Amino acid sequence: MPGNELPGNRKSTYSVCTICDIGCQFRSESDGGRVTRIVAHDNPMLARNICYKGTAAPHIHNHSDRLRVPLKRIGARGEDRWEEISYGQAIDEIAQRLGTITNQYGPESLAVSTSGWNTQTTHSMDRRFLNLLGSPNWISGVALCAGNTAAVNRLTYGWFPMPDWGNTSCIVLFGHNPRKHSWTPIYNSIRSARARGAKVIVLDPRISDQAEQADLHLRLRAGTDAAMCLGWLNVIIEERLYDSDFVENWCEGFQELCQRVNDYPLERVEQITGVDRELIAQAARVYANADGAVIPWTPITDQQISSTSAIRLHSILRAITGNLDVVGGETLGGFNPNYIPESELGLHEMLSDEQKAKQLGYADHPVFTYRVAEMLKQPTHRVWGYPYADLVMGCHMANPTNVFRAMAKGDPYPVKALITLGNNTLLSYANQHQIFEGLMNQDLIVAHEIFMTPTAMLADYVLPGDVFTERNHVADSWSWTNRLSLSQKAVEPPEEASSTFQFWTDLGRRMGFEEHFPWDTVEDILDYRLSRSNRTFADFEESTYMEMPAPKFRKYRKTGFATPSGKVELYSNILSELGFDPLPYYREGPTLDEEYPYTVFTGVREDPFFQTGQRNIEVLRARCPEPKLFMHPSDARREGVDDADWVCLETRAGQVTAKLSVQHSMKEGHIRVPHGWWYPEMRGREKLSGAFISSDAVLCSDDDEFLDYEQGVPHFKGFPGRIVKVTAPVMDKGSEAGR
Ligand SMILES: Nc1nc2c(c(=O)[nH]1)N[C@H]1C(S)=C(S)[C@@H](COP(=O)(O)OP(=O)(O)OC[C@H]3O[C@@H](n4cnc5c(=O)[nH]c(N)nc54)[C@H](O)[C@@H]3O)O[C@H]1N2
Ligand SMILES: Nc1nc2c(c(=O)[nH]1)N[C@H]1C(S)=C(S)[C@@H](COP(=O)(O)OP(=O)(O)OC[C@H]3O[C@@H](n4cnc5c(=O)[nH]c(N)nc54)[C@H](O)[C@@H]3O)O[C@H]1N2
Ligand code: SF4
Ligand SMILES: [Mo]
Repeated sequence: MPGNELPGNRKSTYSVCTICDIGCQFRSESDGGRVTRIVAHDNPMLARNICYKGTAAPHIHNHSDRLRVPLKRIGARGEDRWEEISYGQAIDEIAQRLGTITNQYGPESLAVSTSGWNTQTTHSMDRRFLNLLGSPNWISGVALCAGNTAAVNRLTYGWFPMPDWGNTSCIVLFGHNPRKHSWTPIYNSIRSARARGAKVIVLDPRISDQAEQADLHLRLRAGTDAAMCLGWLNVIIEERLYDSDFVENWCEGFQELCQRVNDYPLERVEQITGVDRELIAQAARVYANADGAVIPWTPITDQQISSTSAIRLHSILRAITGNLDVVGGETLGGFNPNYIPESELGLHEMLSDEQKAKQLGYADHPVFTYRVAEMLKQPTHRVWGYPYADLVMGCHMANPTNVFRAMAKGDPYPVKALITLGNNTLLSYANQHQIFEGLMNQDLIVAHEIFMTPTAMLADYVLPGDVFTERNHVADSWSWTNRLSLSQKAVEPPEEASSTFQFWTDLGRRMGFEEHFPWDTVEDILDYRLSRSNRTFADFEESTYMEMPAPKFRKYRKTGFATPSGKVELYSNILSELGFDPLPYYREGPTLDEEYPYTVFTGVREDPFFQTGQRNIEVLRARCPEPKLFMHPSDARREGVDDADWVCLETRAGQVTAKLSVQHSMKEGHIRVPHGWWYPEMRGREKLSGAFISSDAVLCSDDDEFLDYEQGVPHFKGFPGRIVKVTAPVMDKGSEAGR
C-alpha cells in the first residue's frame, strides 16, 4: 500500500482490530519488527472508531506473557507443568492421538470450540476439517451472541439484517448499551443518528449509559423482553400501525399472530414486565410511526429462556412495521460477490446426513444446528446463491450444553477430544462445573491461544497464536455486512507463534486430507477468496483499505425471502414442522423464593476488557482492578452490606465472590454479576488462576428448566440468587491484581 513507509525502520499499516468483535479499522505503527503505536485511521469517517482497548494493542501484542512456543503437558491435567516442543512435533503428536481417539469412538468424538473473530484467519478451515473428518460438533461463543440471533432471524425472513444507521429515525435498544469504549462504531452511529433527530428507546432494568440519554426508557424486569414485544405488537395491531400492504403481500400467518397477541393484553404485559402500560403503548407508537426504525441486534435476547421467541418478535416487529430492507430500516445484505464466503469454504455438503444427525443438540434444541440448516438449504440457495449461510459464524453448530454433557457424562455418546482456538472455553458458556468435568474427562485437549488462560492450562498441547498485527487479512464481517476491509501484517509473530489457518492446514494434511488443503499460506487463500473478482491479495492491498457495494433495497420483490414459503414467516413453518410452537410466546424464568430472592443477570460489559480477556494487561486492568456486583441501595441496606464490601453471590448452581458497587441506577431486586473474571496474577498460587472465584459461568445453570426450548440457550438474564457478606477480606489477593 502506498504511504506505508515512515522514516527509518518505521512502518504504518492498516489494521482491523480483533481485540473485540466489532472490527474497527485503524493504523498500526511498527519499528524494527515491533508494534509501537496505534493511530486513528486516515479516513476521517473511520478515525473516530477506536477505543482504549484498541490503542492498548501494543501492550497486548508485546506482552511478556505472550505464548511463544508450543507446550506439551508433563504434569497432571490442569497442573500447569509443561515442556517446550517444536511445532512439527506438536502437530505430529496431535494428529496421531486424534486418529486413535476417532478410530475408537467415531469422528463425532472430536469437538471444536472457537470464536473466530480474534483468530481471524481461520477461513473456515476448522469447519472444513471437521466436515472431512465427519464430526458435526463445532461450537462457539457466538452460540450465546449474534450467532444464535442470526440463526433465529433466518427462520422468519432468511437472513440477519443490519440497521441502516445513517438514515434511521428511531433506534430501539433492548438492553444493548454501546459506549465510547464498548462497540465504539455502534456508539458513534447512535450518537450521529441522535444528532440528526432520531429517537432512541431503551428497554433496560438499569439506568444504563444509553438509557440516560434516551427519549423513552422502559425499566422492565430482567428476562421479560418477549412479553414486552408482545405488548408492543398488541398496540401496533390494535391501532393498525402496521404496514398493511407489506403484511398482506409478504407475510404469512398474520391472523394466527393476531390471535396469539390477544393472549397478551397490556394489563398482562404490565404485570409481567413491571412497566406502566401507557409507557409501553407510547414506545410502541413511536417505533411504529417512525419513518424508518431499527431494532439493532442485542445479546440480551440471545441469552434468555424465551430467547427464540424474543428474537423472532424483533424480526416480526421489523417486518410488519415495514422496516425490512428499506432505507432507514434494516437491510438484508447478502454475500459479497467479490469474496468467496466461508459458507463455501466450510464444505458443509461433505458431511453426510448420518453424521449431521449426530450433531449434539440436533434432537433436543435444533434451531441453530444442521437440522434447521438443512430445512433452509433450498430457499437460501435460491435467494442468496449458497445452500449454507454461515452468518456471524453462528449457523449449523452443535449446542454447547449438549456437547459438555457428552464430554462429562458420555451422554448420548462420548466426546473425548477438544480443540479450542481463541476461546476461553471453561468460562465462556453456562455451568462451569460441568465444563470442567468434561474437560477433565478428555483424552486430548489442544488450545490455540495467545496467553495461558485457565482453559489452556487444562490442555495437553498449547499452541501459540499470532495476532492481528502479525498477519494479513481481508475481513468480511462474517457476511453480516458485505464490507471488505484490509488488515495488513506489520511484524512477524514471535518465535513459533502462527495462525489457526496454519494449524488446520497442517493437521488436515497430516490426517490425509491433503487435496482439500491446497493453500500453503494465508496469502494463498486470500488470493483464492478474491479470485472471483480477478484480484490477488496484493492487488487488493495496493488499491484500497475498504470496499462495499452500494446497498440495494427491497430485493425480495425479485427473489422472495429465503424461507420455505418465500415470505416472512410470522407463523414459522420450520418451528411447526419441528414440533415447537410456531408462534412467539413468553415463558417465565425460574421463580424467586425466600431462599434466593434476587433476580440476577450477567453482563454489563466492562470497558477495559473484552469478555474473559486482558486481565493481565496492566494499563487496562488498572482501570478496573476487580469484579463488581451491582445492587440498589435499598437492597444493600436490607442485606446489611455496603459499597466496596466483598460479598458472595450464590445460586443453586454455585457461588462467586466480588466487590459490591451500590448504585442508584440499578433496578431494585436485581443484581448484576460481571462476565469473564479470572486472575492471571494468581498463576501458580490458585487452581487454574482463580477461574472459579468470580466467573459468572459458575453461577449460571444449564439444567433443562434454565434453557430456551428451541435453541437450548441458557437463561443469563434473571435467575434467582442471594447475597452473603464475606467477613474476611478474602479477595485482597485479587484486588492487588495486575499491579
Ligand atoms: N458465562 C458466560 N459465557 C458467555 C458470555 C457471558 O456473558 N457469560 N458471553 C457470550 C458472548 S456475548 C460472547 S461474544 C462469547 C465470547 O467468547 P470468546 O470469543 O471466546 O471470548 P473471550 O473470552 O475473549 O476468549 C477469547 C480468547 O481468545 C484469545 N485470543 C485473543 N486473540 C487471539 C488470537 O489472535 N489468536 C488466538 N489463538 N487466540 C486469541 C484470548 O486470549 C482469549 O482467551 O462468550 C459468550 N459466553
Ligand atoms: N468494552 C467491551 N465492549 C464490548 C464487549 C466487552 O467485553 N467489553 N463485548 C462485546 C460483545 S461480544 C457483546 S455481545 C456486547 C454486549 O454488550 P451490550 O449489548 O451492551 O450488553 P451488556 O453490557 O451485557 O448489557 C447491556 C444492558 O442490558 C441490561 N439488561 C440486563 N438484563 C436485561 C434484560 O433481561 N432485558 C433487557 N432489556 N436488558 C437487560 C443491563 O442492565 C445492561 O445495561 O458488547 C460488546 N462490546
Ligand atoms: S471497539 Fe475498541 S477493541 Fe473493539 S474493535 Fe474497536 S478499537 Fe478494537
Ligand atoms: Mo457477544
